[in-house]
Amino acid sequence: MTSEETVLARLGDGVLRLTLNRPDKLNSFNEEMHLALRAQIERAGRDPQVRAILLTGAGRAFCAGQDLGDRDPRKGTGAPDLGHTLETFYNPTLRLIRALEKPVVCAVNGVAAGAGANIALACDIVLAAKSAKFIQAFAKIGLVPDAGGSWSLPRLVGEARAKGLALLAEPLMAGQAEDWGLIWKAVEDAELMNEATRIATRLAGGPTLGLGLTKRLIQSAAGQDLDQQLDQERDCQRAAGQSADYAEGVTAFLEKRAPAFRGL
Ligand code: T3D
Repeated sequence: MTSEETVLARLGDGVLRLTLNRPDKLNSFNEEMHLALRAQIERAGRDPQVRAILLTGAGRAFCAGQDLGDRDPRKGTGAPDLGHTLETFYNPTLRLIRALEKPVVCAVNGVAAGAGANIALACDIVLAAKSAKFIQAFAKIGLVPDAGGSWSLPRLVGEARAKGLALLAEPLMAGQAEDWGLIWKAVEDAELMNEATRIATRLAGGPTLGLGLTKRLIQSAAGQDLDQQLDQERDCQRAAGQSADYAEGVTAFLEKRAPAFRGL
């Protein structure tokens, strides 16, 4: 691991800790960081040693979205095809985070702007330092919310607040984000990484198959009616009921001891 890597990766206790690492640019995305992050999430999907991801940023920011230095109109290269860059870089990462059947914890350590905010919001458990803020910065530069923001914002906070955030592009402090239900919790700055690590480690020691199926179910709910959801719950419960971790969970309960889940 060198400081030149755009994403630092460390695996321990079943948690793959990923740190966006372009602090001088507030961890904004260039192509290299996109590819590095995507490769790590893909690895997490393949590697049974990884049972949870913890995503955070180096330095004082979480992520300031797209590196606007790479979009400088003064370079005279003409208007970029941003649809292409979304399809090539942002959308695959968003889809991977959502599809990964392992929990993704995000520790928002500082400002999260533009696509940086929306990548954080795509994670399963979002913790933020109380000094952190979320900014749907797109309107300030003539763009629309991307990285899934136009989908996640109204679902998380309702249309009125989603429109306010997206059209006004004003910062939303972490405490307010928690009050609005945008994130799981705002915590004292000094506690952020301890708390995020505690949660990620706990999830990594959990029944990985059941947790992955739970994530799938909750994500499906908004697009299905009750009958469809009940059918999906039946199928997921059938699969969970055949896991070794289910047998261990019930045995541990009956033996009045803590379960030792193996993610199987
Ligand atoms: O293009 C596509 O592919 C389409 C996809 C788009 C997705 C998007 O995310 S669009 C939105 C892009 N992001 C933004 O518009 C946010 C831009 N940044 C800011 O508004 C502010 O920097 C922040 C509110 C995030 C933080 O403000 P502050 O005052 O704490 O810091 P600062 O002084 O503005 O920034 C510190 C440094 O980071 C500074 O560099 P310097 O002067 O010290 O050399 C600044 O230029 C740099 N920086 C911050 N954000 C970006 C950035 N450099 C490049 N790209 C950035 N996004």
